[in-house]
Amino acid sequence: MAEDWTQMWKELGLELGNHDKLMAALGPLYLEWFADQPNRPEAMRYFDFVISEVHGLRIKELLDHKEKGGAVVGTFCLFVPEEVVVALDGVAVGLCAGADFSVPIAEAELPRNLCPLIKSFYGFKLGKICPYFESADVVVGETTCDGKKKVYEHLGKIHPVYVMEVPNKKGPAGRELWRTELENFIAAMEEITGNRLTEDNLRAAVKKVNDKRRAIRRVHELRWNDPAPISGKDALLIMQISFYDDVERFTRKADEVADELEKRVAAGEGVFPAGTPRLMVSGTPMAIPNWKIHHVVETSGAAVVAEEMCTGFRYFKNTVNEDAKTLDEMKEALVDHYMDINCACFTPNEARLDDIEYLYKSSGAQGIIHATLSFCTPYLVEQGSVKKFAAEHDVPLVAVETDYSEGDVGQLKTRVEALVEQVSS
Ligand code: BJ8
Repeated sequence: MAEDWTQMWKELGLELGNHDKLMAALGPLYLEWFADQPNRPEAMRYFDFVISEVHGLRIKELLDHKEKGGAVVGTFCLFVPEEVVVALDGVAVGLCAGADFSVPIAEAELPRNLCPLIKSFYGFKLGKICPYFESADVVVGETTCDGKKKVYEHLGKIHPVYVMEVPNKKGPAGRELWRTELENFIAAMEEITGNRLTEDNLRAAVKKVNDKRRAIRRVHELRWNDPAPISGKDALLIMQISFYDDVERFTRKADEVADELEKRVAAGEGVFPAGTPRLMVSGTPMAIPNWKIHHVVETSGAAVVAEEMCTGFRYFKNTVNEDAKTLDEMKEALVDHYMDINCACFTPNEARLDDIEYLYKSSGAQGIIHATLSFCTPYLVEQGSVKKFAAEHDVPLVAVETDYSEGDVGQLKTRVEALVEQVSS
């Protein structure tokens, strides 16, 4: 029988009424959308277990870590250098930002015409619904987009917040700024954790996080086979869980999935029949539990085989250089790694189109869904360049703007089905 975590949630100060409502809604949704998929890899059982204990066992682990003097650091963005947190014996957790449930709570304070990812996380804090948020000693924000950077000001009044300044341009001045910001971040994290960054602990942390990125990349590249050995939904779920699970355990479990997928590929087995239309998704991140587009695609006769997004390729595209010798060289390697993220917060951001082209060709995708969260100006504007790229390369594309509600699912399905028909003909 599952453990009762109510006392732990009470001690964290959660608002139990709201929390119960959220869990009551998520449980059946997960069962319907994930557990019922045919031919799931056996190794997905671990990830089902993680979801079943998402607010239970994992939170207990975080609290035990804090009990022993460790720190928990909440994040919302790929730019936060998790290697530094890990090196200082902290735990970095990506906080919940993908549920519609908390959006109306945030709208009591924030404008309605704001990105749902921002409203979702702010609502989780305001409504005291997320045990990860309440466990976090500090939330590390970033100045990536206007919405986030302004909301961190509000957040800072109700939770400890540290904001990193992400440059707008990738030239030498931008790199210099990011180098300084890395030093400031290290100093702040050293103070919070009470530990000092050294060559040894940073080298070990870089290796650990690189191993995680490599394991996810293995899983994702195996999807490039036809038939795809794992669904897009499951691949996305693994990616989402990577942001809050224990790094080493997650890596082992993702490698187990990849081992199983290799065998499937060798045997010509897949979750969908060979020849199923293959689509790639590109755009804003899909924070847990946002599975909407993948579910629409995979219930419309197609498979999602790649994601050009932060919950996908942008996370595992590169690893941090492990050959750096001194602490200073390691810091430079971190700077290089993070400056190579092709996020729409940069201007210009043309290298993102190279990523899209690479991933489209490598994955054997036959069409692209450009998916942007509502009111996300950077990605909505870049959508124009992606459309132009698609037209020039004869790539079928639909561009959608969506939020976390169920209101537009019918409309999305119609558009996705039209794309599936186009790539199938
Ligand atoms: S590195 S994509 S995780 S900033 S919150 S920009 S959806 S309006 S999340 Fe992102 Fe880091 Fe870039 Fe990746 Fe738009 Fe919403 Fe802003 Fe968003």
